[in-house]
Amino acid sequence: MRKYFTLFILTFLVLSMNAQNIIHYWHFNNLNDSVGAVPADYSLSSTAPEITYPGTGPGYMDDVSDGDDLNLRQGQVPGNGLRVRNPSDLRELIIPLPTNDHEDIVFSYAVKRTNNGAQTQFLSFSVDGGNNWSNAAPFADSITVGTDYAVESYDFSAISDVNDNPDFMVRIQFFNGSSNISGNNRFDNIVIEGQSTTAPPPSDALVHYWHFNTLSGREDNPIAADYTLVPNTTPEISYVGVGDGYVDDYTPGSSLNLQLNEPPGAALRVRNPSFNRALIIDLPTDQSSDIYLVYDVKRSGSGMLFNNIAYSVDGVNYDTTGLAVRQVSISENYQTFTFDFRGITTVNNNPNFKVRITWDGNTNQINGNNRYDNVAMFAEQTTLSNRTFTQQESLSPNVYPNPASSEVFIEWNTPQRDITYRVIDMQGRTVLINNINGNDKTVIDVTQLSRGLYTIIFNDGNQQSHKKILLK
Ligand SMILES: [Ca+2]
Ligand SMILES: [Ca+2]
Repeated sequence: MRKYFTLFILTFLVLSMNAQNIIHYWHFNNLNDSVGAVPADYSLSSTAPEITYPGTGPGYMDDVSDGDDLNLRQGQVPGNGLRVRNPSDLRELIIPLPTNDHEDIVFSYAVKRTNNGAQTQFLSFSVDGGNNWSNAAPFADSITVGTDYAVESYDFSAISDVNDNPDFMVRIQFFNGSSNISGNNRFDNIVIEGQSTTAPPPSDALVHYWHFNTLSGREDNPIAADYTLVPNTTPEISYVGVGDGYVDDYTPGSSLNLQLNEPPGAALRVRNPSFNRALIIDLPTDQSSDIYLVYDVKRSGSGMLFNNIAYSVDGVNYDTTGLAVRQVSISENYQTFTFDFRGITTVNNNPNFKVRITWDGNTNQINGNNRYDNVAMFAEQTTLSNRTFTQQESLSPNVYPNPASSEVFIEWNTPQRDITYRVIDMQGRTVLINNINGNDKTVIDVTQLSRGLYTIIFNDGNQQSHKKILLK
């Protein structure tokens, strides 16, 4: 028997770094009795694909209570598996796997047999809804099924026809014991994963951005965007609701969806209990249309398992109409998620646009949290002018020398009032905080600071800007 397990572990590590999304997932834990079709337990599609077992003879599918922990996702338990009963020589297992908006597809599952079950599976795939089938790589051969669960994993990233294809499917045929009256093959944790292709192209305008690198300790107030292109607004994130849950800073932040040359720094930690709470993200889209929201998130071991996404166009009522992705599963490694509002015209040019995140799974615990970073809203179209950039430049002093050793000078064109500055290290920690009041030149003594790269954040109460400085 081929040993796929080590390969699986390596593949999983690589996928985690590449932020693969789970597209469809069957864990079978809610399966009950014999069934003709088994819909995916989790699916990015609004209509979950269904596994069927067409053919002739008395063979059928039902649940079996010895599911397995191999290939588990989304914090699920082994629970039940899918029992595909003999005789299976007159039937075949059909698994539709639409890959809309995804590429670099990986298909995997855990499988075993009973003593009288089929010892050989022959796998094929179709890119045209089952009219034509191929056993080419990554399948390439039949597989041997043992009496203990093992993981089979297949990387389709070299086959471009599989990408973004609503008609992709896999067929499994059974041999060597498949004509027995008794015996069966047992499946658990059938997963298809891929990389989202809907991430915004780099030419799109970054309209709002939270990098959270200036957070320090518990935050009771709404958290203003670190950057916005929209003048005269204060986009902010609020953790609303009741209960002991709160938000604070978490280090390390994420390096995935970084914008504006920010370091990973800190992230926003949203703490349990979260079942009576929501994260509300104000995202005014004035003068902008064709909107995307992108963010990075991971969870702690007992943190919330799913993010549910809804949006508001009146600032009060929330809806999911037109949203292709309404729920995403959160892993213990940072992943980037993209939510596409391009098809929803009421979102465009709307000062009241908001996105709401609520949670499923582990929400009523005392411990556990989700960590958010690099919350960024993009617009494909915008008429926002450079006016805001000009405002930001007014908050942009000359900071020198750079690199510096003992003193750093902050020099303004005119005397400034009520500007707070913070010096942030690469871990996102505030190492120095002070105010500028009526001066056009300030000296910071940096002899006590460790050598390295720092960010100085200036905030006048309405907006922020930052400068990087290297201490040598
Ligand atoms: Ca299971
Ligand atoms: Ca950050």
